Amino acid sequence: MKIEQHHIQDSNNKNLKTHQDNFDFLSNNLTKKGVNVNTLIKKLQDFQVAIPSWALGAGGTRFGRFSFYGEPSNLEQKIQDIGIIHSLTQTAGAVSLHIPWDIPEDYNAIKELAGSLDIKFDAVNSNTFQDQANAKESYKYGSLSNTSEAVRQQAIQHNLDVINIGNKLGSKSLTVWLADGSCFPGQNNFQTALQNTENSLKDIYKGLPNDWSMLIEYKPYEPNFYSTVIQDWGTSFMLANACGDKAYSLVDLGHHLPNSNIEQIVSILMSKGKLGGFHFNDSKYGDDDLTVGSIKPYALFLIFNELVYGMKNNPQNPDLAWMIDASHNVKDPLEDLIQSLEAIQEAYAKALLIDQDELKSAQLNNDVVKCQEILQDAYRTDVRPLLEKARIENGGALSPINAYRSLDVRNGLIKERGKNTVATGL
Ligand code: PSV
Ligand code: MN
Ligand code: MN
Repeated sequence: MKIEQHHIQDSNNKNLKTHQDNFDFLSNNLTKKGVNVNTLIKKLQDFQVAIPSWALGAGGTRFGRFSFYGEPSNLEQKIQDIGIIHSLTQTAGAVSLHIPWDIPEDYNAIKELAGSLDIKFDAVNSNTFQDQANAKESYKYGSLSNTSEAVRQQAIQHNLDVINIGNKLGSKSLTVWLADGSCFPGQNNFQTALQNTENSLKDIYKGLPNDWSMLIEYKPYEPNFYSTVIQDWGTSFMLANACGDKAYSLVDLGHHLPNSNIEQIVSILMSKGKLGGFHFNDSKYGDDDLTVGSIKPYALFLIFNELVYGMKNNPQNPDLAWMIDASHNVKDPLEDLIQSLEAIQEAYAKALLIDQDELKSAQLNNDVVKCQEILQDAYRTDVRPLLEKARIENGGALSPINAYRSLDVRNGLIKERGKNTVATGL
């Protein structure tokens, strides 16, 4: 199923007048405040977020999985689904593959399909948290940190294979997320586990092409519930430094203990030139799979404030690999991703509204009240007409969710692929 331009236009036409009125009102107000609205719209249009190949089917928990049917069952179909989201939102111009779930059979055909839908191949993700069919060694007690050299070698080789696959597709980064850790006190020697991990990462790093980066993700717990080897940004930062200039930390919003100050982590990593990637999601307790912005939109805005500041003031930090990392049980996965993309763009747009010079001078004057006013004035602005304008100028939908529903996309997919579908993934 492919969404044609005229379908989107037809659905936009019904609400164009309301959009234009709202946009004019906002645009006039912002212009009066000295905001360059066109520059802002261009920034929103340039901001593209990768969709992970594993988020296109209903996720599920270990208790169960409830399908929405019509889910993609191979890589081609996953890319087609991202094409649908991208044509509506104009924000999902990349895919992040998980290997071995998504090894292409025909590289040229996959590249051609992605190219035709304006989708790039972003970071490739390795998987050493599951045993693969016919693998000689098991990751039951860890991968890159394992006490067995044979297991470590297998995990290193897998990461090198993933780089190789990504290279054929045009990816430029490898994301390493490890489940390694322990479930009980005494199970692991912390120092040995970390040292093994560092040595293994260095071996992978040696195989990294010059124009690639290695993104090291951290997570405090799950699936291990007593200790995780790469548990926090400090550990990831330390490992990235030990590997070299092309290794960076990756922040996943859901990978922090409750109430962690993620915006501060982002800021410090960027000032050190070591923030390489970013995974979006939201969480209420300790999960990492809820729709972006559904629980803590103000925290997301504060994080974006630091990202925007860093992107402007930290040339030592590279361009970031952005990705949504969420998938769950009770929403149509494509609608869920559309909502996440909208929340990301909204937080980004609001952060771009912050007058950084004014904020700096309020900070220098220790005018605490003014500092808060500046942030909250930006946060309270309804920026949705800007998002709409950014999208429709590029051929996207005024309201991607409404268009998705009025075009009856899910039923179209079910007609095409049937009801008996299970997407590979988490
Ligand atoms: C597991 O927590 C996880 O969600 C990590 O965030 C990774 O980025 C993702 O799986 C894919 O491996
Ligand atoms: Mn992640
Ligand atoms: Mn996660």
